[in-house]
Amino acid sequence: MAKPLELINVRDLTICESTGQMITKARNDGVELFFDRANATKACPIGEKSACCKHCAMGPCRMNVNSPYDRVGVCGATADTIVARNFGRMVAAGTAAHTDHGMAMLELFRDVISGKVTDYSIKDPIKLFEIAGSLDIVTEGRDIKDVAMDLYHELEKTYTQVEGEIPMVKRVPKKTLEHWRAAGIVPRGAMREIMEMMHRTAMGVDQDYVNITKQISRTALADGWGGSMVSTDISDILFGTPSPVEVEVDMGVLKEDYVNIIIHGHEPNLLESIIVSAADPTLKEAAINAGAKGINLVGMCCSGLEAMSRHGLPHAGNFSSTEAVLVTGAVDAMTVDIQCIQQGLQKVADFYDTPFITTNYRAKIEGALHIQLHEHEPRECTDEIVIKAITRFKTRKRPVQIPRNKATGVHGFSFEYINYMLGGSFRGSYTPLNENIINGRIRGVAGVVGCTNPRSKQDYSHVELVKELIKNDVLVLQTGCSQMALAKAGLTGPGAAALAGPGLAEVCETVGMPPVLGLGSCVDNSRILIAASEMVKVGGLGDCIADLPAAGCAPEWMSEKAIAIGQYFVASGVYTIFGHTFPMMDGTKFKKHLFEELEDLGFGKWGFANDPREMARLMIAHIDKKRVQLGIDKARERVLTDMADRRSLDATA
Ligand code: BF8
Ligand code: SF4
Repeated sequence: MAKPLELINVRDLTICESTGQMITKARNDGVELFFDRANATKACPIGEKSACCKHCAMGPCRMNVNSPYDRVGVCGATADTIVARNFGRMVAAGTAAHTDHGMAMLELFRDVISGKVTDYSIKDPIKLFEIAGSLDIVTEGRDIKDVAMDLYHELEKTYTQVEGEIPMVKRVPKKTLEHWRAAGIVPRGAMREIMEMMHRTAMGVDQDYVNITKQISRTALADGWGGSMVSTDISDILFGTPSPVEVEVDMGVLKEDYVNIIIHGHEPNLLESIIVSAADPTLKEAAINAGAKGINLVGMCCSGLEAMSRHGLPHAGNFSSTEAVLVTGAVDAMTVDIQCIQQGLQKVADFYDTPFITTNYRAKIEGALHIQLHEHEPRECTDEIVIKAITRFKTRKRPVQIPRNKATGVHGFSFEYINYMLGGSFRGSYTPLNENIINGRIRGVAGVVGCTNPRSKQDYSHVELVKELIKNDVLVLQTGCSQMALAKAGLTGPGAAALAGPGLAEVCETVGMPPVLGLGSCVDNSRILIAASEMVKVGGLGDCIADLPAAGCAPEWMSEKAIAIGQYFVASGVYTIFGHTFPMMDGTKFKKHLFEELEDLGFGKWGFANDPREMARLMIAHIDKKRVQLGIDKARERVLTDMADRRSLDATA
C-alpha cells in the first residue's frame, strides 16, 4: 500500500496568512490544492535541468545531469545543443503568449477606431499622440482617427513584419541599438522570430549554442520591445494610463454580504466591461433583491493588477492564491481569460459551488462554463457572468470563511507618472532620478518581478529581497505577482520608506513616493525598459542600458513567459537573477555563455541564487560595480559620510 503523503507544514508553504489559512481549510474539507500536489509530484530531475531532448523519434534522448559531456543524443546532439534548444523554445513560448495578447489588444484598437466596436473608446489621446510621434507618424493638425489608424498599421508590423526592424526599436537607446545591429539581433515581427526560433531548434538544424543564443535574444527582444510594449501602450491608450491610486489588497477584500466576483487572467478588456455590468442599475438591484448589499469586483494575478492600477479595484492575491481564494466559499463567480489559469481551479470551484467561467476561445477548460466575450457585444458576456454570480450568492450552500487580512498600498506608477512625479507637470523629467543616483542617495534601480510557485515558499523571497534592496538604498520597480507579494506585506505604501536606507528614504520623502513602485502586469515590464531607456537618454549614467547601475530578479518564477522576460532584459543589458530553479544543466558551455560571456560581449547576463539575501548581495554588488565604472562611487561615499555626520550631530544635539 502506498505510504500516505506527509503534508508539509503550512508555514513552510507560504508567508501569506490568508493563503495559509485556506490551505488548512482545504485540507480539512478534503480538497487538494497545488501546494500538496507539488509535494506529491516531485519535479523530474532530468526535466528540471533541461537534460532531455524529444525533438524527434530517434529519441527521446537523456543526458547525465551530473556529467553533461558523458554522452550525446542519438543524432550526436551535445548537451549544449540540447539545453540551448530547450531554452530557446521556452523563450519562443513566452514570447508567443505576450505577443498574442498584445496583438489581440491591437486588433481591439483597430476595431474601436473603425467604429466596429463601440463599447470601448480611446481614453488617453495624449498618449496616442505621444506614441505616434515617437514612431515618426505626423500628428500635427491631424484628426485623431487618422493618426490612430496610421499608428495601428505601424504597430501591426510588431507582429507581422517579415524583414527589417520593428517600430518600437526607435525607443531603444542609440548605443544599445547599434550593439544589437552589430550582433544581428534586432527583431523583425514576432511571428517571424518565433517561427525561426522553432525552426532552428528542430532536429538537425542549428547545432551551435552561440548561434542559437542569438536567435533566443532576437526572439525575446521581439517580446520586450515588441509584443509586450505594444500591449502596454495600446491598453493605456484604450483604457487610460495608470496614475497612483490607493488600493486594498489580500483576501480580506472579499465581503461576506456582497456578491463577490473574481477576475483572473491577463486581458484588460473583460474587466473594463464587467465594471460597467456591475454598475448597471438593473443588475445592482438584482443583487440587492437577492439579499446582497451590492456587487464586489475583485482582481487577481495580472488582470487584477490592470484593474487596480486603472480603477483602484481591490486585489485578492497572486498566482499561488488563486485556488485558495475559492476555498473561502465567498467567491460567487470566478471569471478567467488567458494565461496562468490552472486547470486545477475547476475542481476546487466545483467543490465550493462557484461558477468557474472561461471567456476566451483560446483558453477553454474541461468542465468549466464557457461564455465567449465578443468585443462588439462585451456586455452579453459580462452581464451573464454577473447574473450567474447573483444566482450563486442567493443559493450559497456552504459556510463562508473569509480571512481578515487586508493591506493598503499605492499602485499604478506608469513611466509617464514617474516622469511627472519627479519633474513636476511643467518639466516632467527623469533628471532628478539620475541626479539622485549620481549623487549616491539612490544607489541604483532594481526590477523585482514575476511569479510565485508552489515549490517555493509563497512571497517569502520577493518580500525579503525587496526589504534588503530598499534598506541598501536601491529603488525597486515591480510588476506581476511579485508586486502583490509586497503589497500584501504592506511595502507598497508610503510607510515603507521607514524601511529604506537613509538616502532612498530622503528622496522618497521629498518626492512623496514609496521606495517600491508597482508598475502593473507582466506585459508592463515594458514600462521598466522605457524607464531604463529614459535614464540613458537623460544622461550622466553611461550611454547604453548595460551601463546603468541596475539589476533585475524573478525570485519565484514558474512560467515560460518569465524566461522570455529574463532574456529580453539580459539582451537589453541588465543583470537578471532567477531564483529557486534554473532550467539548465550545470557545467555546460551554454550556461557559461548566458551567465558570463554575454556580459563580456556587452549585454547583461543571467544569474541564479536561492536565498533572497544572496540575490540582494549579487544585485547590489553589480550595481556597485557599475557605479565604479561610471566613476560615481565616490559620490555615494560622500553622501554616506554626510549622513553619518548629520546623525552624530543629531545625537549630540
Ligand atoms: O503574467 S507573474 S504567475 S500572473 S506569469 Fe502568471 Fe507569473 Fe503571475 Fe501574469 Ni506574469
Ligand atoms: Fe535525440 Fe537528437 Fe532526436 Fe533530440 S534530436 S531526440 S537528441 S536524436
